[in-house]
Amino acid sequence: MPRPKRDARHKEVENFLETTDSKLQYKVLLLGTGESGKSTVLKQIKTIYKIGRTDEELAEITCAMHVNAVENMQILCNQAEEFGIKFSTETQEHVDTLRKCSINLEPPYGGRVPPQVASAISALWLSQEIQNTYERSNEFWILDSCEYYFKNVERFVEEDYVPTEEDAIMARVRTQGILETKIQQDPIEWSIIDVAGQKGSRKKWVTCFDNVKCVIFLVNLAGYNAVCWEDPLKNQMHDTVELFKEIVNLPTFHDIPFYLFFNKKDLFEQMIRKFPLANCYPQFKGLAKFANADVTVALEYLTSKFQEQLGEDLQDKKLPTVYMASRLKKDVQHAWEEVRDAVVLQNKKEVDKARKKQEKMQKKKK
Ligand SMILES: Nc1nc2c(ncn2[C@@H]2O[C@H](COP(=O)(O)OP(=O)(O)OP(=O)(O)O)[C@@H](O)[C@H]2O)c(=O)[nH]1
Ligand SMILES: [Mg+2]
Repeated sequence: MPRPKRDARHKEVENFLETTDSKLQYKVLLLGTGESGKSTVLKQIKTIYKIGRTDEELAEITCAMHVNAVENMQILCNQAEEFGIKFSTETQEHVDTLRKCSINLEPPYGGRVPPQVASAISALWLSQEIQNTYERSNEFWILDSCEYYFKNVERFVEEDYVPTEEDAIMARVRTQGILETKIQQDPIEWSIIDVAGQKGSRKKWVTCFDNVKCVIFLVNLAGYNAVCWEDPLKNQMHDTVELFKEIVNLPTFHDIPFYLFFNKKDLFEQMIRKFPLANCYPQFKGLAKFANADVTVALEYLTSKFQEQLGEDLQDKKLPTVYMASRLKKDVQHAWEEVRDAVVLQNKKEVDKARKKQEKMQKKKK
């Protein structure tokens, strides 16, 4: 290919520099413990920006639905036995059917759940023995969305099953490693980083701590009444507060804005009426047990627990807070727009400059 003349080359370089200059790359970190809802928030953001799902992703969701239903019901059956709960003959038959199911519950996940196993899971969910076990789900680890999988499992195993939008949001796939999603919104290219939240994976987070525009820290509100997957003796909320303390006080994040997303508000509102927050924080004496105000008071108390973790040199740091259920698109849209607009405002000069450059370039092209 002939080399372009000097003038043309000069123009090429100029155009390249202008284009690079007019594009801003803003990195947003989604941090939080496992199951706090980081990937769910990201799934919703992708939907908001109309980023569709590939066939491969749909197949992964189908597989997750099968694994989630079988694995969680097996946990309940085993736990029932551990609690010394006796199964009726009918329930025992369903337990046996479930235990014969041979799909892969560890990666690489695989296999389909036969319809008779799905029926057994549905029947087990309705049985008194399993309901009594589930009542005590704060004593052992189980996914807090398990009810969704049990109630829908017979639909998941239909021949022509295609995951609905809600299924896609509710599917639980543990994140492995660090994943980046890019969203173009001129003049900014948002790079949203989703990490694996489990204890063993947190050491790797540091590799994505450079050039961060803001951190969104997810808290699973339902975690006050649950134990950790990695350590069934540890309360999830206690683990989250400790993690937050560690992260927010890192010198690298000293001047980086933090947003607290208190997630799974739907579960929290149901739970708090049955299980007092004092189980997790004995100092908390929530009044008006069944009144709406109780939810608000409990949320305020939890928020203060996070605020208290700011070190001496961070006493002026603001912690904008959102209470949300990321299973609802509108909640994520509202929360994301709040973060996005705040970041744009904090970087107004740079954004305006890039915007003007882009407009100039577009005029030139015309
Ligand atoms: N009920 C309810 N379930 C939710 C909500 N947000 C997330 N979930 C469910 O919680 C589970 C865990 O969510 P994930 O988004 O996978 O959690 P994560 O923080 O990415 O977890 P790791 O990848 O292990 O770090 C999934 O089954 C979600 O469907 C919510 O607002 N309400
Ligand atoms: Mg995840």
